Amino acid sequence: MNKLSRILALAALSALAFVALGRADDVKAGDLVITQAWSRATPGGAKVAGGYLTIENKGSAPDKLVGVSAEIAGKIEVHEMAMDNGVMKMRPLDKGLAIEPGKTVKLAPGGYHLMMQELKGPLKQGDRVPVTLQFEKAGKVTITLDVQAVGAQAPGGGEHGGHMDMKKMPDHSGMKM
Ligand SMILES: [Cu+2]
Repeated sequence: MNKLSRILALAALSALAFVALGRADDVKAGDLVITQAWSRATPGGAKVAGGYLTIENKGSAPDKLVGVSAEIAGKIEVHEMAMDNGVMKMRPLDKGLAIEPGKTVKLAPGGYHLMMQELKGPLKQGDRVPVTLQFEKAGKVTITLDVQAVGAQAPGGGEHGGHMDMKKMPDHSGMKM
């Protein structure tokens, strides 16, 4: 095998590995690809929960996440984290979340997140929660949030996510999302 064919074989192998790692429930909407959609189990009686996902724009035009809805929540907003007088707070993005062409936007704990409010029931670990996203260009698409353990920091993080006592956090603005 000469050097070039060895490189090509390696490239083919790593492409295969990459495909194998891809999740079966990746969702496409126009030029957007949505992956790693997840949430956390809600501790007793909580009426709010964060939703996390990764959105990649494979197209050449910007798009924007302008609305979110779900059966399980009375209201869902897209939130960002921002410093306010030295305190990290979350606030709704009034003009939507821009997804620039060629870019990947990650909604994750500590950053952008979906804020599901007025929950009609608890989220339990292992639940799969359908959520409908509305994009300016790509239109409506329904994704499924995989519910992880309370305190999980990543999809599939399970017990490694580190637990925190949500009951010590009195209000919505104090919740770490
Ligand atoms: Cu929030």
